[in-house]
Amino acid sequence: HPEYQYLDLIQHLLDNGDRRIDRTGVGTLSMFGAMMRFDLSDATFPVYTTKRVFWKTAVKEMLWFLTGQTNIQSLLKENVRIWTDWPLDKYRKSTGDMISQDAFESKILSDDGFAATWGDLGPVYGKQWRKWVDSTGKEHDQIATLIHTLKTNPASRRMLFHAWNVGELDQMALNPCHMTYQFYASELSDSSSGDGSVGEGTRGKLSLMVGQRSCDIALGNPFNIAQEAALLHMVAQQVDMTPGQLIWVGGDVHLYLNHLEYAHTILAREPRPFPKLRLARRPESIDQYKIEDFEVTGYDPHASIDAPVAV
Ligand code: DHF
Ligand code: TMP
Repeated sequence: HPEYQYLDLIQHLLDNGDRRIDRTGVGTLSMFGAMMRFDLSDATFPVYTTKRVFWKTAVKEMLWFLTGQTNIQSLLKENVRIWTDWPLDKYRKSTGDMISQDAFESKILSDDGFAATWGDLGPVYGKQWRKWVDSTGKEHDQIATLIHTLKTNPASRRMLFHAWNVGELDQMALNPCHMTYQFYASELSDSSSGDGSVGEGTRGKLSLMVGQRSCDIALGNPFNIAQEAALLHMVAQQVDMTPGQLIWVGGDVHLYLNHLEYAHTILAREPRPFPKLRLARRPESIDQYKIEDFEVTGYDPHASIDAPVAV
């Protein structure tokens, strides 16, 4: 079962991880360099089964990236709370006001001025993907360029987008973790370049390799794999290809020291079959997907496992 790639990484971190203090002060067991591959053919959706992964939340985060937005207000409107800790931490440190997470989130939702001041994460993923500003002030929509190239020149070796905008790192709430998204089309049919007007899934097979510099194996990775798979399913649909492989490459892959119990719990479990993903419709463009478009069947995970996030 492909999920053993995940469990084996956790086991490896327990057995051989380098114990060190990290930015958050929590401490980690860490390794450098890891790869996982997931086959997305036959509508496979690699959502881990050895714990319940809140895949809708993960996909909503991906859809939020695609809108180009960077304020947590739009996430909270979708009831996604995974990014609140960072603006909340900044607000508490700047003002000395030890407001609760609930109260902070209510204020972000009800007060646009407050949200503009305190809810923005800076020029993170969405901004860089859709509106990267170059030295002349020109904006670049990396996603639109990617889709265009996939439609017109799918054998290109330059089909990627990147979030590590060096000049803007200091304005980001958190430096990008997942950074490089590179696409590769194989089994290209003769009609693959040109107007792209052939039927669904017939132009070739589309794979995605994601490069992630830093990976929280317990909390971040299950979300990242699910949302990257969702992205590959969406992009493939938009360019009339079938999803191939999702290849995930991690740099500093770590298990936080307050996730040791998580590790032992999950390692005692056996993976079940991955669910299937069907996209309910084919939106006009990559910008128009909604969470309701994701029809997932056959997801039968083990129980969720609570684990604290290191801020
Ligand atoms: N910092 C750290 N230390 N680890 C992260 O994974 C991380 N991820 C970020 C931002 N900063 C981070 C953005 N993504 C959760 C999942 C993903 C995520 C942030 C947080 C999380 O807390 N997941 C829990 C709760 C899920 C939910 O409430 O829906 C989980 O059990 O999966
Ligand atoms: P860092 O910037 O010091 O590397 O801390 C970022 C932490 O967040 C690190 O533990 C990796 C984790 N992370 C993920 O694993 N996946 C994600 O998508 C994000 C945003 C963060």
